Amino acid sequence: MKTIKFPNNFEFGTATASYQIEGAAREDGKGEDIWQRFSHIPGNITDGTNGDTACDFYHTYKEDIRLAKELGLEVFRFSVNWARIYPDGIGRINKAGIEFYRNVLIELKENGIKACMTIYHWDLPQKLQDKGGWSNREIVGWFTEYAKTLFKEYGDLVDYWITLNEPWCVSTLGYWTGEHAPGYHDYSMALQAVHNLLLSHGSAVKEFRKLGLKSEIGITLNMNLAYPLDKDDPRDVEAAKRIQLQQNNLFGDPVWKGGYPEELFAYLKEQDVVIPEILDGDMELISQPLDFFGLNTYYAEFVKADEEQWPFHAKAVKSGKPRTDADWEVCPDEAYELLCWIRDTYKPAKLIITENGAAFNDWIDSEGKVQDTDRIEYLKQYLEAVSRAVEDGVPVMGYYVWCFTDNFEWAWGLSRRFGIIYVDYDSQKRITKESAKWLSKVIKEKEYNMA
Ligand code: IFM
Repeated sequence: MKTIKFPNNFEFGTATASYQIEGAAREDGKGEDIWQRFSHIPGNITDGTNGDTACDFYHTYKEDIRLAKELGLEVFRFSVNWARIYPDGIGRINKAGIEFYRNVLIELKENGIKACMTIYHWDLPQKLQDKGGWSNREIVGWFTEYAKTLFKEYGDLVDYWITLNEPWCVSTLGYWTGEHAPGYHDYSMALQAVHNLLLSHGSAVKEFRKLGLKSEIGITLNMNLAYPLDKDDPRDVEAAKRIQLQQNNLFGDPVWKGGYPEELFAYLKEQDVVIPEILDGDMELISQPLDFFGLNTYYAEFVKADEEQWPFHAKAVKSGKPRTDADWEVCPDEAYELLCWIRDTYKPAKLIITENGAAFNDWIDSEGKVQDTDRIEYLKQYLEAVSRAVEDGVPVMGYYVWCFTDNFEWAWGLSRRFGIIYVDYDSQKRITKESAKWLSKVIKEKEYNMA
């Protein structure tokens, strides 16, 4: 039987995000955010739900943090809803919002749990969307002010800061495929959003450094390696390269190497995509030195060339591996390869897996338990890949399971469950799933057996 071991200073945690858990959508002076608007438009959310109440974390945070403590979580990753701090996105600050996140941070500190705070996890104030949102370059100033407020208010309480969560999703799903808020369908706009997101990230990091805080700062990118479905078909090979460039290098290269991938921009120009204007100093601003590389990864891309798909002429297909209930293929070996690719391409001094996990159709059995053995199996396989990567010199120093409690899973609504804690949305009762108990033991022992 193989024992998987982690170094003593390796930190285990869970991750979550404001709109997905907080509820209290209209309470205590919070402004409207884009997900609040988007989820109320019929047809946008598969099961017709929204995040108005979600897990009610706004009121239950003490109970939830007590559960986190019971499990022995070392880090609790969560995000701030920008519209709770600035109801109009800029200008007037909402004291109740400031107070709420301060209380959460104090609760974490009192329970001996490190805080990882994501500044932006997708809930843009609607008032800023009305001015163009991420496609308007002015957002760099708006975001910087917002981030500065958080640094000033919570600088003594946060251990890890994440500027942005998954700018690929914000730009691609929000401005191109329209599956996410604000629901646009314009790839040139999406590319402009990428540039403005990355400028905002860099500008916030620059301000953070001025304050000389002891905490660490990074960005979270969602990356997957892309593999040609048929490795002997040169069209699939080229298509997979393009998908990897737009998913990984479009974000990783500017942040970690100071330049956009030229090959990708040349290709996009041929496809009549408008390339964002890059001003003097932009790339320097974007590539501020970071303390860690935050990685979210769940699956790998298997790619087929497809002339119909503009602008990349490629589409993601299934390769035949087992899938989770999010319909994502389980790809631990590819995750290992991704970690090595990041080590070799970007050479970060420290890497934290800020999200990994699985959605399964969990139910409460006759004994009142949630026996999510498929999730345990998933976590075992991915953590084995992580420990192999650590042995091979990838500086992974933390792993956060997505997610703590079941929550509002964006366009899929409340019915898709990723949590290690089950939530009964009618009663708001929490049930600790078997996966959480398993994880708790791994955290304590820093090892587990594969079989
Ligand atoms: O729920 C999301 C999260 O908000 C961002 N990363 C992927 C998760 C699962 O889809």
